[in-house]
Amino acid sequence: MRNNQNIVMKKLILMGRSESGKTTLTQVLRGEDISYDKTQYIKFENCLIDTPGEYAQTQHLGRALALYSYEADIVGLLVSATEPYSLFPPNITCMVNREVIGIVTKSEQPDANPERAANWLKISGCKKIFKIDSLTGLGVNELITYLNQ
Ligand SMILES: Nc1nc2c(ncn2[C@@H]2O[C@H](COP(=O)(O)OP(=O)(O)OP(=O)(O)O)[C@@H](O)[C@H]2O)c(=O)[nH]1
Ligand SMILES: [Mg+2]
Repeated sequence: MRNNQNIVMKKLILMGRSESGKTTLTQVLRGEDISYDKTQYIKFENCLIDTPGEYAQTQHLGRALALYSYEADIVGLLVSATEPYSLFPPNITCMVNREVIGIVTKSEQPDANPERAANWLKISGCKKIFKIDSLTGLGVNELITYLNQ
């Protein structure tokens, strides 16, 4: 698939609790202005699949996420660096047969603890973890480069 810079980009599905920053990250990856827009349903546009946080927070809706992962090349699990817990249990990455990357969001917020969030994602099975901040741009280029490989 091609992104707005006309570069071939792997298809990425974003999963994580509500407010973890999935939609904001899709806006940044597409080069759009950031504006709050609560996700109400699974949105598949170009090479990005945005999902509502409630799907990751509810057991039976979580199965829909596992099925939707087959539409993507890469699954991105998001954890906000500002949250004192993670939704994702240990070794959850074996639930899908796609590459799963961890994305720590809000890494530059004053109360952020990106290392803690990265550790949770590691325990969940993510081998590659990106620490980003969609508002400051930290780590976004590294993620784009990875998706373009
Ligand atoms: N500082 C900072 N704020 C962020 C970041 N990502 C998202 N936010 C803010 O967090 C809030 C929620 O972001 P969304 O992208 O809507 O979260 P979401 O995961 O799509 O939420 P749902 O659609 O409810 O699942 C917004 O006010 C964003 O501006 C980030 O990397 N850094
Ligand atoms: Mg959203």
